[in-house]
Amino acid sequence: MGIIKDRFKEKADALATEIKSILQEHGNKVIGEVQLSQIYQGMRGMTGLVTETSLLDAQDGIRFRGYSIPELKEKLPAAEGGSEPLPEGLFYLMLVGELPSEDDVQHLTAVWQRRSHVPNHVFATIEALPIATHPMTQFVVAVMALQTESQFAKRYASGLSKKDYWNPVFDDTMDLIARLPRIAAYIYRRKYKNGDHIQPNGLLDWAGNFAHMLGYADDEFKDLMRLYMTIHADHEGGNVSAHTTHLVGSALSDPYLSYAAGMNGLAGPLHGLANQEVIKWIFEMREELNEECPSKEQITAYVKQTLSGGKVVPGYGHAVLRKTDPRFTAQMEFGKKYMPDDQLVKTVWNVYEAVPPVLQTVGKIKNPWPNVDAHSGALLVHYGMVEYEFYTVLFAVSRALGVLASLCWDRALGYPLERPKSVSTEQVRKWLKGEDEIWGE
Ligand code: AMX
Repeated sequence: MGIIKDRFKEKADALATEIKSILQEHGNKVIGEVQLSQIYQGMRGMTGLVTETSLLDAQDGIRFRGYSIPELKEKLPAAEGGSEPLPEGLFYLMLVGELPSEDDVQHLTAVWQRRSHVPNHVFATIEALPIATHPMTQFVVAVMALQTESQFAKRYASGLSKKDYWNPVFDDTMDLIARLPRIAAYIYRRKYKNGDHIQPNGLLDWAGNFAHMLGYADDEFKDLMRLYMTIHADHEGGNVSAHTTHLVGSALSDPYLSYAAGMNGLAGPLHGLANQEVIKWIFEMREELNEECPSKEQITAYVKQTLSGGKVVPGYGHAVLRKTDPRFTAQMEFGKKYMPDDQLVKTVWNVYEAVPPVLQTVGKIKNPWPNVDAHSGALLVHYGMVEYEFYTVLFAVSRALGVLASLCWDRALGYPLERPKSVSTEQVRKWLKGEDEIWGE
C-alpha cells in the first residue's frame, strides 16, 4: 500500500499548496449568483462544492479525471481474458489523478484481497435482521456494524493531529472497499440462496471475486461486474450519495459512518433505487400487456398511463444530464455484444425509442433521456440475477470507489465542516418587503 499512499500524499500536498495560492489571489472572485427559486428547488445549478474525482457535463456526461467512459474502456487495464476495465484502475485514477499501469492495478487487487477480512460480528448483525429486510437496509446496517474497525475513529479518540487526518481515512477507505463485496454477497446469498455462502477466491480481481461470491461463475458475468463497478463509481459531487458522504465526513465522522450515510441516500427511489424500479416497471408492463417484448406503440401507451397516474418513469430524466447517459450507452453496447436477442434487453431498447418522445411532450421534464438505471437490470436478469431488490446494493459497492476516494481528498486538503446558511420563508417575506437581509454572516 505504501507506494499508492505516498503518491496520493505527494499529489495532495501539491494541490493543497496550489489551492492556497488560488484562494490568496482569487478567493474573493464571484463565481455566480443565486436566485430565490434555486434555494426552494434543490439548489439546481448552484455551484457550491469542489470534487476532484469526476466532473459531469450536461451534454457529454461523466468524465473521470478528464476521461470519458469510452476512453476509460480503452485506457484502463482489463482482467486477463476479459475486455472490460478493472474498477481497481478507475479507483487509482480517481485517487491519484493519473492513469494506472498494469502493476498499479495488480497491486491494488492484492491490497484489497489482503484487507478483505470481515469480522464475525458483522455477519451476526446481518443475521439478527428479519430476512425480509430490504437488502440496502441490511447493507447499511452491516457497514455500521463494521465501523468498529475504523482506524480513524480510534486514532482520533487517542488524539490525532489535524495534518494526519488523511492517513487513517486513507486506510479506512482501503479496508472498507476491500470488505464490501463480501458483505454484499453475504446478504445476497442469505436472502435469496438459502444462506448457501460462497468463500472468496483469492486469485480473482475485486469485481471478479464479487461475481464469484454472488454465485455467478460465468466469465461474461464477471466482465459485466467489472463494467458495472466502473460506470457506477462516481458522478461528480452534488448527487445525493456523494454529497451526503462528503457532508457527513466534514463533521469528521469516519469513512464507515460517512459512507453508510451516503448509501442511505442512494437507497432512495429518485437516486440508486431507480435501478430496481426500472425492472419492476418493465415486469409489470409485460404482465399487464401479457407480452414478452411489447411494441413501441404499446410502450408509448403504457408510459402515458404511468404519467397520468402521477408517477415518474423510472430510469429517465436527470438533475444535470441533458442527453442519453453514456453509462446507459456503455451497457447497451455490452448487451449488443453478448445478448442481442434477449427479449428483456430488447424491451429496454424499445423503451428507449418510445419514452423520450412522450417525456418531451411534458413541458416541465428537463431531460427526456435515459440515465444509468434504465439499462442495468436487464443485463443482470439475462445472467439469472432476477432479484431486483438487490440491484441498489451493487450500485452501492461501486459508488464506494468514488465517494471514498473523494473523502480521502477532503481530509488531505483539510476541508472544513460544511455549513451552508438556510433561511425561513418568514425571512424571505421580510426581505421581499425590504425589512430584512437574506444573506447570513
Ligand atoms: N418521469 C416523470 N416525471 C419526471 C421524470 C420522469 N422520468 N423526470 C422528471 N420528471 C418531473 C419531475 O418529477 C418534476 O416534476 P414536479 O415539478 O411536478 O415535481 C419535473 O419533471 C421537473 O423535473 P426535472 O427538473 O426534469 O428533474 P429533477 O432534477 O427534479 O429530477 C430525477 C431528476 C432523476 C429525480 C427525475 O428525472 C426522476 O424522478 N427520474 C426518474 C427516477 C430516476 O430514474 N432516478 C435515477 C436518477 C439517476 C440516479 O441517481 N441513479
